[in-house]
Amino acid sequence: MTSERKHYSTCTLCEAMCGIEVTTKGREIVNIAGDKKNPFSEGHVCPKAMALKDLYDDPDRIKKPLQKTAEGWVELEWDDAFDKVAESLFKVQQKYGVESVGTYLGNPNAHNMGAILFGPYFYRALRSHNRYSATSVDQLPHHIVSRMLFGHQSQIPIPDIDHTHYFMVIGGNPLASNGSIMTVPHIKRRLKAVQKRGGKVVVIDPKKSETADISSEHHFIKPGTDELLLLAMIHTVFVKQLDKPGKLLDYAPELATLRDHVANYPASRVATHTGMSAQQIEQLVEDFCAAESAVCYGRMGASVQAFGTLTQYLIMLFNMLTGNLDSQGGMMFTQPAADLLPHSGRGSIGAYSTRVRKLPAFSGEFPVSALAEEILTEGEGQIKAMVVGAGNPVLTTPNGGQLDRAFESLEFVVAIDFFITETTRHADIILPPVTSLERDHYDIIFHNFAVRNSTKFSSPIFEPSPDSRTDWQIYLALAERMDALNGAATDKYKALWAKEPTGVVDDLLRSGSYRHEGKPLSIDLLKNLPHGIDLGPLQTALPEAIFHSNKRIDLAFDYFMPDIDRVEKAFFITPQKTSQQPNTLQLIGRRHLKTNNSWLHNSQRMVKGTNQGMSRCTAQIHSQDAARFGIDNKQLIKVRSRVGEIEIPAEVTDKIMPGVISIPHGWGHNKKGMRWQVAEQHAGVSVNDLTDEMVVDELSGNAVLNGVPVQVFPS
Ligand SMILES: Nc1nc2c(c(=O)[nH]1)N[C@H]1C(S)=C(S)[C@@H](COP(=O)(O)OP(=O)(O)OC[C@H]3O[C@@H](n4cnc5c(=O)[nH]c(N)nc54)[C@H](O)[C@@H]3O)O[C@H]1N2
Ligand SMILES: Nc1nc2c(c(=O)[nH]1)N[C@H]1C(S)=C(S)[C@@H](COP(=O)(O)OP(=O)(O)OC[C@H]3O[C@@H](n4cnc5c(=O)[nH]c(N)nc54)[C@H](O)[C@@H]3O)O[C@H]1N2
Ligand code: SF4
Ligand SMILES: [Mo]
Repeated sequence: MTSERKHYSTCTLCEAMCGIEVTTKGREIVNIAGDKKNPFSEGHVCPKAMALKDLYDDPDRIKKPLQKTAEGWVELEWDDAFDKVAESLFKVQQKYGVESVGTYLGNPNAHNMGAILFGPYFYRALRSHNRYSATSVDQLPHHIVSRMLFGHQSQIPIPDIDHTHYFMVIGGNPLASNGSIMTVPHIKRRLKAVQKRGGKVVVIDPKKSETADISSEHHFIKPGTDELLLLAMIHTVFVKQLDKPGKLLDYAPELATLRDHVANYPASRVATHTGMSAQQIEQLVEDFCAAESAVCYGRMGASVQAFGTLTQYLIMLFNMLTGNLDSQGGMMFTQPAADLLPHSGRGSIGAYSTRVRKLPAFSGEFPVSALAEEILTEGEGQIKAMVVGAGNPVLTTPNGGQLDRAFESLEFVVAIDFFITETTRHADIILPPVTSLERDHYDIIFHNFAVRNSTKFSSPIFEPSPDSRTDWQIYLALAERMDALNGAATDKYKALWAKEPTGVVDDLLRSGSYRHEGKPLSIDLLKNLPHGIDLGPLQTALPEAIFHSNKRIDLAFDYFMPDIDRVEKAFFITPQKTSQQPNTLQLIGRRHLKTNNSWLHNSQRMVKGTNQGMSRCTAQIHSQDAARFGIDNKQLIKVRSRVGEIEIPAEVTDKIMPGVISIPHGWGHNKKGMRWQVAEQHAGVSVNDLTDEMVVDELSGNAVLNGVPVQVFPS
């Protein structure tokens, strides 16, 4: 009889990096629980951890390459599939030029060291500039701000949540998301600890979110007006003479002249626009500045809006001006054991732009809002083939309906994914990697964003079967073939196959500064410490953390401040009268603890449970708006925007600000040709059939998913 075994690993579903204890019997997963001996997550897991088992067991999961034929999907041998993919991409490029192959990389790549470290060999072998990713429906503003201020796109300071006395959250709901650009297992306990030490948790959000529910203070804000609030907050700091940048003035002398840029924004001037009174705004600033330490943290909700980049920039300035950067309890830089930053691109801004709409590239990628038009607009450089790696842009990017139609027109599509989704159903060939428990794992990204320094390597739970491939093996096999077809040198590949991504991490660990019991860190050492090791709290890091050669923080006023003119125009000079159209509400998004963007709805465990008898894909509206529009709770309503219309049940709740409507993304599993049996029974509708690809944050090209004007009618 096979006996049960316990393995220690890491959950890769969100950014929290929870340690897990996986019980197996043969090749079966019996249970997944929190790893109590993991010093970072201390036994915490959320309900999603068990979804890793469901994913592994999923009968719909693809395990061998599939090719689409007139008779349906047929299985291919791996080598045959790699040859076919490389030859097809090569043929398209021969016919239409190198730019004719586009790539889209989705969110799970960030949780996959193999894809991060070896994927680029393939993208480079393609030689196309038509590269897109989920970055531009998410954190692009953070990268631009960090590139400008600190000299590296990923040198993003993280809230020192374990020491702060005032935690202000703008546009984040970590109780549902488990934290983002803030790797923080057990967020609830940590927020309660802020309050226990006499501190405050303050949430600024158009929704009284789960995080707002446990906060000390919550303020409704009208969607897309955070930049006004922040301008007024900075103005208030100066008026009340609360500025105390301290040592930061040495690193960023421009702070002394910041006052001039915000002179036009007293709290009283922005009050009506933001929905917060001048008195509330001023009090917020006074409390923030009176706290022993404080941090203002802005996330997803604050990034994917018309002034997302300006908002993230002003958040950073506010922290600096109040002396809360690089000090305990403020925003701090991490000290990861395997630090990829010195070896990775710092991020080039606007070096070139998209063919059709001239949106700027950042760090070698274009904004995904431009993808559909680059496929649909004829002419030189038109995209004719796509590579989609771990992404589902038909559901996750603005005007997904149009992108769906665009994919239909392509000559060749290859997807690296283990499901037939709304997007991958357009593929000619699907190459399925193993799930995360079947590969080795080191969090090469999220240690850089963690609220505490730690390090951990996880070996695969199961020996890989000879017929399976990891993402990196897929990428390397394709890269080698593309280079060969293009007549490029292929001698480097032998060494790469032997080194594996683990070898790269090993080099980083060995060259890092940490020691464990006198020995340098290495993969071999970490293999014997499967719970991981704690490396202590975040440390002050200036000036070393700055990548600019002069070791100064560059506030780049010339780059960011002209965007204030756009704010003036939008709110004061020629304000759009959208709210005067009948039945208009401002659309925002939301997350639920049991979702993961578009791809966990095939787990029964994740979709079951009741929401007053409705699915979780509902439109939340305030009772005043419901009464105004003649809408009852649970009634089907039509929601319409410039780009589309959806029909969805209304959920009437006073947790949402009047004038606002909240619809979650990642639903809409009602298309033909997918293989997602459970998800199809809980289809919902896609909110991104409403979001508008033509409206972007002009500074970055980032998508605008929050503050989208929509009209609402009873069905
Ligand atoms: N309206 C609205 N839209 C949004 C958002 C919002 O808040 N509102 N959020 C945005 C955000 S923040 C993001 S990050 C994007 C996400 O957008 P995407 O990254 O495009 O979408 P996901 O749903 O994460 O799709 C992940 C795909 O990867 C596959 N996959 C999972 N694990 C692996 C793996 O290990 N290897 C490979 N090869 N494939 C894997 C899954 O099967 C799935 O098909 O959505 C964005 N869209
Ligand atoms: N359970 C679960 N966890 C996830 C994911 C998931 O899909 N499900 N996705 C993962 C990913 S890819 C990411 S990027 C992170 C995101 O993690 P978070 O950044 O925490 O994102 P959300 O949970 O969507 O919370 C965004 C909040 O912003 C608010 N908001 C919307 N518009 C505005 C606005 O204009 N101003 C302000 N101030 N607030 C606004 C919304 O009401 C919402 O409460 O979550 C990750 N974790
Ligand atoms: S919080 Fe995130 S990392 Fe932790 S168990 Fe849940 S999904 Fe996994
Ligand atoms: Mo994201």
